[in-house]
Amino acid sequence: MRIDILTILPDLLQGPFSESIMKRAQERELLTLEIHNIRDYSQNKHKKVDDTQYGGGAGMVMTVQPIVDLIEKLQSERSYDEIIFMTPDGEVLEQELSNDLSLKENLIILCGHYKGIDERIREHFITKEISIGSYVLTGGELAACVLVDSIVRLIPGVINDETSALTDSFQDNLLSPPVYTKPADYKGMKVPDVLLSGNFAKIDKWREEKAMERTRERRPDLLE
Ligand code: 6GU
Repeated sequence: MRIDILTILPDLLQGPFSESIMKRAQERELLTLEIHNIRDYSQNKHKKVDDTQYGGGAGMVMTVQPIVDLIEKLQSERSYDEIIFMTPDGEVLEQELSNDLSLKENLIILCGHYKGIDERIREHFITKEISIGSYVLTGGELAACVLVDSIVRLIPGVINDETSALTDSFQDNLLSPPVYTKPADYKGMKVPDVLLSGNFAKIDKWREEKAMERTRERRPDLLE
């Protein structure tokens, strides 16, 4: 899979994509990730990427030219399955959307800033608009990190224990049961006996019950 991220703050994205799972996915050549600085494509002599709104109003708007030139350059090199715009008024990200996107070949993710981007970019180039929840972030970069992380961990071979992505909370609309590791007794705080019993039928049943109990208590909406 290849993901191209378009941003005015490339440094904000370098860190998260150079660690842990993202690093491993790229080292294993399961993911090609390119971060593009929109400013590099500005034809303005001051490398401007935003301007005031027509009709008046506070806040700058990202201009068409640098973003469209960058998108068209990428499209001349390969075809893209989706051109995604990260925006608080987009479709709210859920596991199913990450699952769908993890099956794609080539994605562009555009990070918005300021008051937004010129609507003509959305009308003519963007194929999907995604929000990560009902709150406002300063820009789309952190949201893009969340989206990419949720997609990349689903690519086969990225996570070492390949069953673990499938047993995540939400994959079956249930939260995960509690987990424990050694020692079995830490200063009197004990691991439930059933997990030490060696009876795997009983252990599976306990986990199912705990997952259901936790979901009922914390996220009853998932059971509807
Ligand atoms: Cl995708 N962008 C911004 N700026 N804020 C958000 C968001 C995205 N998703 C939730 N809040």
